[in-house]
Amino acid sequence: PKPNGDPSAMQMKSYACQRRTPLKHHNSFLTEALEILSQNAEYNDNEGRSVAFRRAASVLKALPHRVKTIEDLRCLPCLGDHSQRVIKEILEDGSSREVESTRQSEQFQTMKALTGIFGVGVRTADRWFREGLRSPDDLIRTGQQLNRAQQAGLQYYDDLQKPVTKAEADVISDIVEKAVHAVLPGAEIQLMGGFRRGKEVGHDVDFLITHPEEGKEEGLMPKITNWLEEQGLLLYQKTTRNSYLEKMDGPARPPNNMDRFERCFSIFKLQKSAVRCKSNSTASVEDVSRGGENERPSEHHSEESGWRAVRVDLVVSPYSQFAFATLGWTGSKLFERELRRWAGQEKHMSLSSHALYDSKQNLYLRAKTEEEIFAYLGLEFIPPSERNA
Ligand code: TTP
Ligand code: MN
Ligand code: MN
Ligand code: MN
Repeated sequence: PKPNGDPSAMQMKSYACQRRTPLKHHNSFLTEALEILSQNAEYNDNEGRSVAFRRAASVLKALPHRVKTIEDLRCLPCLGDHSQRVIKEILEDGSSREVESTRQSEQFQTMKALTGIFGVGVRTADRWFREGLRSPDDLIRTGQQLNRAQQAGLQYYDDLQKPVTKAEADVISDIVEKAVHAVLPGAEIQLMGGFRRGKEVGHDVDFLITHPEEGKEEGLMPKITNWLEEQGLLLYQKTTRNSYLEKMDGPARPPNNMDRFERCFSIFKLQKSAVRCKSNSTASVEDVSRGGENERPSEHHSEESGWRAVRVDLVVSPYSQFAFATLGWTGSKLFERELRRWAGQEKHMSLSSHALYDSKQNLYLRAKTEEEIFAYLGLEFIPPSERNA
């Protein structure tokens, strides 16, 4: 029975993986505020608090209407006292003092700017903040020691700040497909991450690559990156080898959301002419792969050149793990996190981007499709476009 006695009242499920969350929703004026507090908690290394605010925001994203009064929040799960207080203040005054002062704070702005650099995480950014550094320019000015990723991050900072459009992602897809088929015919490539969920822009482009013949995918990544490098299409890449072993990654292993696929964090050099061509007809990769002119070693300004830098993530999965990898790399991050929490807490199962382990039956559950995995978990299938939790 619903607490308000209205049988037609929608019942909001408490795990994000039990709900449909579209990309566009009715409560951005509230979710953006809660996500500032979530991000700030993350900057302060308070994961529990960060997830609590993110879950609260996510519930509001799944509502089929705009929240108008505090009564609209009755019966909703995941809204703690703090989130309710913030929502109430926004409903009454139009904004929340805590959110606005967080947004304006020097720490928040610095952490946002510094973690916005490719290769810089919260820990490094926090250390730099405490040393008095405030901006990417400060890092250059004070000659900070930087690793290779961070150097690339600074060099292409402006480009990497700009959102990647779907049109750009489509051109990158053609390039990746051409590269993969050149080195391994029959391989399959799938666009993942935000673009698979229907986003129109992203911070990067994610791909999952496999081959129907198990084993053919082994050692594939270096071949792909070599091909791309020969074509002058890569500005940066770092490949990490597959380190997945079923025995080690089974129930004995502590949960960890980093997976162990062969993967590559890269920065592509994307010719702007290729994107223009693409929106007219189809670009040939020949248009795309000319690059070549010598770059200044310092900062790249894409307004002055014919290309821009784009972050691309490539992941190679064995065919037998492809469904799990697909589910794990579609996101959103909160949706993934909630799926794993559901599996563990409600089903005594352990879900990763590699496998699903059933602790009661002591066995791995095989799956060829995402639908089968939802079914094992006792969940209604949620299509990618409604996983925007
Ligand atoms: P992201 O590319 O970070 O996020 P996104 O594509 O949802 O959003 P954006 O538009 O900003 O790029 O990650 C994509 C998915 O990959 C995300 O659901 C989580 C998953 N993932 C892993 O499984 N392992 C990892 O190590 C990382 C970094 C991501
Ligand atoms: Mn709607
Ligand atoms: Mn992405
Ligand atoms: Mn990514």
